[in-house]
Formats: sequence, structure tokens, C-alpha cells
Amino acid sequence: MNPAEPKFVPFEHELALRPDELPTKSREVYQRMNSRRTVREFSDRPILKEVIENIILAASTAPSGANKQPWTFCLIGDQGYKKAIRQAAEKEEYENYHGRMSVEWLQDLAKFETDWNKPFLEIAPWLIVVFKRVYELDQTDKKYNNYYVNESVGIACGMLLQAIHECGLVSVTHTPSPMNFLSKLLKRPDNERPFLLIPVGHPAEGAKVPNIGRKSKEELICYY
Ligand code: IYR
Repeated sequence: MNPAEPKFVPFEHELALRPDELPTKSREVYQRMNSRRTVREFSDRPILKEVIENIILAASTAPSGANKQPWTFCLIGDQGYKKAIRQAAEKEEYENYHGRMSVEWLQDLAKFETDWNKPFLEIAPWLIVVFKRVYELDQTDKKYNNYYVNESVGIACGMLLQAIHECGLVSVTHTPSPMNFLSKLLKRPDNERPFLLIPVGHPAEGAKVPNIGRKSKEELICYY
């Protein structure tokens, strides 16, 4: 760090609400976030690269262990890459749905009507592949482990989903398993591991989502 720069700067508190404004504000925030749904039916309507870049910048404001920001976001808009990713993901998912997943797991997924077919990987205008960076290398190739990598990248992904939602766009958190084909296809370095594959786009006209609910306040919170 530049020694001329101060170690601490004043916290800019942009949104200081009065206590009497908080119940309404917090209810509105909840209602807004509660309207986010995972959508698997996408339109191929294009989205400007600038929009997705801003969404990724929003996600990158997430807190992280020792501010190491242990993430890389690969942004895929090329049809050739999308097709290759779809083919590789479907190969793994076919095996998952035909033997690798337990009967109990398949029963739990029945209400979502998912299967090994993943057309959204080619239809959505953008795929974001989030990689976690397990360690960094210095100029001499000495390894420095990052801290709380799963926590940090998980938080960034949550913020990414919310940023997508705030833009009126939709996403699905896709977790083909195993995911190492993404490292190979995208030629990622050894310190990066695939974390989540997130197609982003507009919803298809008439898109439907499963009729499922969320836990109640009583089920969620333990009061002390
Ligand atoms: N990864 C698979 C299966 C799947 C697993 C869970 I847990 C889900 O909540 C949804 C799907 C797939 O993407 O189809």
C-alpha cells in the first residue's frame, strides 16, 4: 500500500434511515427479495455485455476473508463455448439422473421436473461461471492460501443472484457434478476451482416456476 494513503477513511453512510422508517423499509426489502425465483426457461433475447459486467462488479463488492476477493467470473456469450459447456454438462447430468443420484434425491427433485437436459445452457444469452481461487501465486510461484474461500464466494454468488434480480433478469444456479470439465474447457489455472454455473437472461414468455414455498418466520428463527 502507498504510505501516503491513509489506513482508514470515513465510512460513507448513504442510507441512514430513521427508526420509524425501518419497519416499512425492511418489509419492502423482504418482499422484493421474496419475488426472486429460480427460472429455468430463458428467452434468447440479447443483453448488453455492459449490463452483465455491472452485475458482476456488484457481486464483487462482497466481503471476503482478508479482502482477498478469491473469485474469478468467466463470462460466456459465445455460442460455440455455450454448446461445448451444454454437451459436457449434459453428459455428467445424464449419469447423475441415471444412477449416480440416490432414489431419495430423485424423489426430492420430482417437484421441480428437472432432468439431464439443460437447453438453457445454449438459450440464455450469457453464462457466468464462478471460480473460487483457492490460493494465489507470487512472482516466484510461492503459494499463498486464501481464507474462508467457500464462505466468501458463496456470499458473492448470493449477491450476484440479487443483482440479477434487481435488473429484472433471471437466473438458475446450475451445479453440474462433477464440474471439472469447466476448468478444462475454459483453460483455467490450477488455483481456480469451478464453484457455480449461472445462466442469466430474460425469462421465456410464459415461463413457469414450481409452486413451492419458503419456511415461515417461526421455522427459520430461534429466539433467545
Ligand atoms: N445438478 C442437477 C440436479 C439438481 C440437484 C439439486 I439438490 C437441485 O436443487 C436441482 C437440480 C441439475 O441441475 O439438474
